[in-house]
Amino acid sequence: MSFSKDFLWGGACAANQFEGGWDADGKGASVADLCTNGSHTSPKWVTRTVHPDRLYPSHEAVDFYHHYEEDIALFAEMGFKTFRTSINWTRIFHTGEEAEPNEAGLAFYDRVFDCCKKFGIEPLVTISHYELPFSLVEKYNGWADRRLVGFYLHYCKTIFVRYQDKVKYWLTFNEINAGTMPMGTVLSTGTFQGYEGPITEIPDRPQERFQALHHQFIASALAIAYAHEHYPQFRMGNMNLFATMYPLTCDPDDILACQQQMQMVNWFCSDVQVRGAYPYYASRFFEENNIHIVMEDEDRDILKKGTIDFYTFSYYMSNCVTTHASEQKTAGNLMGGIKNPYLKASDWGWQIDPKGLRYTLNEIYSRYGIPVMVVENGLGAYDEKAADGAIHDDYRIDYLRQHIQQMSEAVKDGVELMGYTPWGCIDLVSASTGEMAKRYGFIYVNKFDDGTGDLSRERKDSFFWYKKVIASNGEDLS
Ligand code: BGP
Repeated sequence: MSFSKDFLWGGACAANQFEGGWDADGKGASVADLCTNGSHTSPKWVTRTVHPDRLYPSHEAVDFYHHYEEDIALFAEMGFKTFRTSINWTRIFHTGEEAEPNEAGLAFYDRVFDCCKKFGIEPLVTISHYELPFSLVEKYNGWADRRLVGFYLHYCKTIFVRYQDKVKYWLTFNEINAGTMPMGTVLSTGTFQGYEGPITEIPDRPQERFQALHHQFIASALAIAYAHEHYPQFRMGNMNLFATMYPLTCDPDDILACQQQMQMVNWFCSDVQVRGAYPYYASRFFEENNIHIVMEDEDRDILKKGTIDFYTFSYYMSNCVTTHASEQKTAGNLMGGIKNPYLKASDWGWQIDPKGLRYTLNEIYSRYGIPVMVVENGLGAYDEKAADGAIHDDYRIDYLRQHIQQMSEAVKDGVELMGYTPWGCIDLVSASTGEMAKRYGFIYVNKFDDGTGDLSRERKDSFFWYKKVIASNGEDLS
């Protein structure tokens, strides 16, 4: 036996990618609601108003807003112990700045969490998952402005008091380290005031991104300290995108380049959030990149007092790093890298590396020694219906099986692993491309890239497989 008896098996989604109901019952527009569809080869756009001739996939998404009972019942059928979802900030505060919350928005999540409880599913809630109120981008240049800390905190206090008896596990920011990468500008930091165009062409301003990230650290730490003080039953976590990197060669220059990237992309944010202070290596990076973080006197103290209880991360792929030119590039989650000759890649070019998950779990646990959870993992793939009308997604089963095997090895290595919530347990809109065709789910949704589809739900082969995995607590992976 490897997984603990209370291991949290489940699945993960994000409000902006699956709820739809983008302007229902008083909801305001978030950044995601101003993002058009795109594809692997043509980037999605962010627009400053909704253009009637364009398609905005978040507006309907897969309409969890009206299907939540059916969907949670399906999760329960698979045996989920936990369901990771997020709250749409603009469902609670229309522009992000109101003093009073939107009661209809709060009531929706009451219904969702009550439904989870009815099935014995423990909610795991991301407070902010790539859906910053768009008004805060236009007015304040997103998280570059310190006033967002206050708006976020007000939002946190509102949902903490409301759901204190329904939610125990909270994650303050999804993939907070997105802010260390240019792609994080639109998804996470919201530092693109006044911009309209392809998301890949937003001017990159590292000074603003890292200042914004500092404000997110402060916001996260204040929310955590507040939660610890008022709701001792809460467990507060971070959420880090883990883009595992290997040196391509044993050339010491490759080793050093890889170490530096690992530090600033993968470790920087969690070093702050676990240890409560900026890591030593950040100073040189800031100096060499001409980044100057403005801090208030109390910031060091705030960071110290708001450290996390458990570490969570997304893991999809790994990449290589090299100082040698001419090597082949490959894609990845929010950032690409150098191709690894030992690995195969998904249809979107993300390199599949199950053993990298075992390696990563060990790296994280040996660094921090606190409980760890894999809150995103999975294979984005094209699903086609077979002649019998079913979806035989053996490629997805293979991917998940191999990753679970490696998690099991990590547990045997001694890593304290709390749970596993594969991404997009029901098909949803892709964060990077805005596509429906990039599917992750155990549950197929009849919804397509052109916005058509009757939204009906169907069980894929992986649905029945995962049910067996959970029932056997990860022992039966056949
Ligand atoms: C992570 C995000 C998710 C999710 C996932 C898959 O970066 O936290 O929101 O979408 O990646 O990425 P994609 O949708 O681009 O395939």
